[in-house]
Amino acid sequence: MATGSDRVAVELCKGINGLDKVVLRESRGSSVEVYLYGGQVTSWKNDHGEELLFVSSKAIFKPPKAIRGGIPICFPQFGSHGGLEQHGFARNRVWSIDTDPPPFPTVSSNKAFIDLIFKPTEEDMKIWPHSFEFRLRVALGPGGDLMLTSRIRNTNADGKPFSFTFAYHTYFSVSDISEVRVEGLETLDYLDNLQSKERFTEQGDAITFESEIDKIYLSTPTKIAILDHEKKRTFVLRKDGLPDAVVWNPWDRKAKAMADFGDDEYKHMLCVEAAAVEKPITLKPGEEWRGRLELSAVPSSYCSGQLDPRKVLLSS
Ligand code: TA6
Repeated sequence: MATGSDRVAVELCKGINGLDKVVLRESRGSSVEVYLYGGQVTSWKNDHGEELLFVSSKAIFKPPKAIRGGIPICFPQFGSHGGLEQHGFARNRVWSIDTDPPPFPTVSSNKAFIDLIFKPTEEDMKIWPHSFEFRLRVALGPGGDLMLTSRIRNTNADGKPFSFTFAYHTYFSVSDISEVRVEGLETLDYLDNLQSKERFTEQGDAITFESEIDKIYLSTPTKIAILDHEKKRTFVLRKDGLPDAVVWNPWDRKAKAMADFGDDEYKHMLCVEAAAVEKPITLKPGEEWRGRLELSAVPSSYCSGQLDPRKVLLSS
């Protein structure tokens, strides 16, 4: 196996059902896989080769079905917040490699990245009558961090603004959902999708899981920690331009009801999604919005004090 600097940083190849995918590799061993179908990350591995994202064993890699797992992109609509299909249509369209992206806001020496682009077809514009350019950069940092940067530009020629909602619908792989805690969302208001989107306030402690959850936390901090006690691992989620965060686990009953999801798989996944839902983003023609997600997976142990999540959330 190629090691160190002779690992190919970016490779275009065929994935499941012959769908095009891009593999990013970092010299110390971490890797990422992105399918052009949906512009969807479906794998993120650390430098031990351990998979950090959940993809269902029953996931369907065949348009028009969205791939169940990884990081689907919800655009131009999150969930059922609007008249379009659930979570919009970006996740079940084929994206292209962007061979001539505009200069990127931040310069980095990092080689392991790919630029993708999605523009609506005439068919798409029949369901959402707007012209846009959606550029997505997926990058793997030297330490194995995963960065996704979306740049959405309104290219309407008719002078019309448009509004959208958005989410990086990230499926984290966890050892045992009943042993997982989420820090950073305490005392925040949320809309409960299981109670007709009614608004409540979260209690003061870390969030733990013992039943179905489907909540949209509003105006959250830019950093959230997901602690997997059994794996002694903490995912640190940093976000920019995405004020909200969705937390979802279907639990047993909904798991059984989903054809592309295993009955017991709810025990090994948790969605924590950087999102913009409460206040739709509006762009005038020529304007561009940027939404960034950065994921790190760090060794941790809540009781050993190695990594106290409160310190993580307070540090830069
Ligand atoms: O993000 C949470 C959520 O909106 C839930 O309501 C649930 O429906 C989930 O997304 C999965 O949606 P999907 O359309 O992928 O089945």
